[in-house]
Amino acid sequence: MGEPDEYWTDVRDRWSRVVSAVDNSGAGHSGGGRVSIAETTRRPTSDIIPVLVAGQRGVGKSALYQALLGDNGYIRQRDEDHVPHRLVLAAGRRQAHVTLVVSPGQTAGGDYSSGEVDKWDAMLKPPNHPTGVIYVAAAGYDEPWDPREVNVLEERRQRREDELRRQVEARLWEQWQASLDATPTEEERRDRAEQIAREVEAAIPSPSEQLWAQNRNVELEHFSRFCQNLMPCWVDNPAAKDLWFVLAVTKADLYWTDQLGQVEEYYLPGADGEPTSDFQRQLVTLIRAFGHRNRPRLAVLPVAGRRQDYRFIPGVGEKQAMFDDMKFAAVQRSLRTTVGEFCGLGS
Ligand SMILES: Nc1nc2c(ncn2[C@@H]2O[C@H](COP(=O)(O)OP(=O)(O)OP(=O)(O)O)[C@@H](O)[C@H]2O)c(=O)[nH]1
Ligand SMILES: [Mg+2]
Repeated sequence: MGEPDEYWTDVRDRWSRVVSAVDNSGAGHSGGGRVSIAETTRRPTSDIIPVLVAGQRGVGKSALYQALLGDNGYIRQRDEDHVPHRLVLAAGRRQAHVTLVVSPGQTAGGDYSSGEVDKWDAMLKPPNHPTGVIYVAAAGYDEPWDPREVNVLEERRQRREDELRRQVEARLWEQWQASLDATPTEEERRDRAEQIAREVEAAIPSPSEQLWAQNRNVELEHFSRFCQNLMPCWVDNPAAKDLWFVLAVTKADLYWTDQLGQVEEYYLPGADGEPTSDFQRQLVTLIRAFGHRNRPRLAVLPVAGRRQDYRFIPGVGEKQAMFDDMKFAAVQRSLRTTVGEFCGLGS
């Protein structure tokens, strides 16, 4: 591990503060005044900050948006259109005006590339670049809307599992063969075959783990494309100042109890800013494009917009929602506070 870098240390501290707030069930939170977010039709008293909420289909963008506004009664629906919302953020007497767009379910990757990513164009072409971005990721718990897509994804998972099984088995046989001095007897071969079958089983991740990893890979593809679109309008744009980026790793109610460490390792870069996962690499690349100065403000936060058990197909990817009201409120409060702070409401 290299020297800690203040920028990345801050990002990690911010994540850790949310983890502590949740684990203490929201107790001890001060954070400089509650930030409220509400729709408004009033004329702005300050510049309007354009904010884009983006992310792969079914990650939880709409649910998170509603939760940000204090409404936890999200009803699952697939958005087809960009809808701009005029919002006012308030902390005490301070206010910030925002126009926020929740981009609708783009899919990217594999058989379900839809080309809908092009819809970002409206907000990702100078001079329309967003000042703030909330990129929503779901740690493998995104949801396809179309049952056909479920089948495609499940078939893909099975194909990969079969392939992995064959590879592992072939390697074990090769290793055994290479270690032999004499031709094995039929019995030795049979024993070895049984042993290999067991070793193969031990080496293959569970179907749920395979599914989550596969989902994360598709999400990464989406994120890479998003960064490719964002970078030209963010970096080297003289008009771009006060930029901020929140990576909101949602569905914390599903991963909190037994996968938080894994999720953190995947999304949250180390204090030295050296990436150790593919997702971190993409995030670090985005930030490094700014050089050492004028880096956007960045937060990586665990969040949740809804509590709901997850099931991809029976027996694969099943997970129970584990958040009580206090934990649920704590992650949402942290997100509001960070967004408020980045929009100039102070910390
Ligand atoms: N457990 C859990 N489920 C969630 C959470 N957020 C959303 N969901 C569920 O995930 C599914 C997708 O959520 P949406 O908010 O509609 O996702 P979206 O990103 O807006 O999807 P598109 O509109 O297709 O882009 C729904 O079934 C939600 O109920 C969360 O924090 N935890
Ligand atoms: Mg939506």
